[in-house]
Amino acid sequence: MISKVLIANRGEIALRVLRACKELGIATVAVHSTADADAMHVRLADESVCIGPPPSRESYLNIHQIVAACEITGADAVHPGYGFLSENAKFAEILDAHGITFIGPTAEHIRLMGDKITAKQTAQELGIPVVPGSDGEVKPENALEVARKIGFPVLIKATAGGGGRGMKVARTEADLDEAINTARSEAAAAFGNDAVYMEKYLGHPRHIEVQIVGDGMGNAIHLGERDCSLQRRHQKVWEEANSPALNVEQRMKIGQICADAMKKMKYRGAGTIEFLYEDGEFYFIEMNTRLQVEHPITEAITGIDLVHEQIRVASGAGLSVTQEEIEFSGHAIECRINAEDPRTFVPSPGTITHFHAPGGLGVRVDSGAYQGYRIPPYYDSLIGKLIVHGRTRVECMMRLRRVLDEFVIDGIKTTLPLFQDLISNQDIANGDYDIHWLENYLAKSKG
Ligand code: MV4
Repeated sequence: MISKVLIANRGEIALRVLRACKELGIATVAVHSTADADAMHVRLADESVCIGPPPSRESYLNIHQIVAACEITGADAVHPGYGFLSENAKFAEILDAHGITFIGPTAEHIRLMGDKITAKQTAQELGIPVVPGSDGEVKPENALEVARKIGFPVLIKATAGGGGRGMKVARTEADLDEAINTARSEAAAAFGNDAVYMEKYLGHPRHIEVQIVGDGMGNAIHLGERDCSLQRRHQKVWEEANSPALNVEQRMKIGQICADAMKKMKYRGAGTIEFLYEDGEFYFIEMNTRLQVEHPITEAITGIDLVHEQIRVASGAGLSVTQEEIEFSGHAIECRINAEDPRTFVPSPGTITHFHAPGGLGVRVDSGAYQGYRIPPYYDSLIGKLIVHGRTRVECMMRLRRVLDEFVIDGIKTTLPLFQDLISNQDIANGDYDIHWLENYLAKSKG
């Protein structure tokens, strides 16, 4: 049984994990850099340890400091949140070696799914539909043969990549050499690994991801899907559960395929299986072996606390619910609120002079911000997530419109005005968008 959790993260997710621990009667340890000493999760934790100066690599990414903080406080488990060390297999192994429970998957599964080629091969073996493509790494000398078999246009991706980094499209044979060589050199520079693979390029897909939780002993459940197509430069902006594009049969079918796959690999913890969805077909692209930023919309439509499930599974207590007991109810939308200029998206750190979070039925604000809080310039610009739930998508959108008008964050620029535009857009009202829609919309609104 876990008695004290060290939360190896910051900002809104650190607060969110802390809340789950407190509800389970588990003691909490906050770690923070010198820039985050005044953060809300530090204030609310039972104990806190300063682990270094502001730069992430000297604080939140510093494994020695985090393990030392566990030793000092007697924390017997670590929750990594997302980002930072949450998908670092070495970190999971080091914690295991110290007898500290890593609240997440095994190092083996983190590694397996972190390599985009082994992830795709594993997915295929487990019966998950994948994008047609090369069977493993592609070299310049065999690229043309592989591309002709797949059919143009093709997409070249870095094996060690992810999140869109190192991708190149080749639309015809004439484009192929340059695309391969550019992708390999960019991958070498960005990841220290020039290996690339090739896939059929999908031109107008949605980005749909399935939430799963496995108990590590062969049982697993799915909690439906999230539509994350509204992105800018691979940063998600607006996410929805359910996807406006899927019907119940599709939802249950792809969910069960994912849950069955997780049972076969005896996956432990929360995970997200990412798909591109185009013309009625799902194509696996990646799996994330961590809790995701947008998990609250899944919690809103299922009533299940995903961090509770993570902690239960990590402690060996298994899942709190069976697949048959899960009920999907209503619709939820998450808007990511960033401290950025709403037109240029340039970060806007500074001090919040007024902060009024909206409330009411079906409204959740996950944020560590407060009146007088100074947004540090060292980390990503996410200051909070607005999650709204309704019995239908229409009711959810009506509520979201009201809530956006009520939210007050003064003293810094935020992306709230962007959502006030989106909520009045006909395509958004119709749920009619794909992964390119938002960047096309922003380009048009720039004039
Ligand atoms: C693709 C694709 C089209 N065809 N793969 C981008 C990051 C990584 N998650 C995979 N990505 C893509 N893979 C094939 N075969 C288009 C994208 C993509 C994308 C995917 C999801 C959400 C937003 C995106 C934005 C640009 C490109």
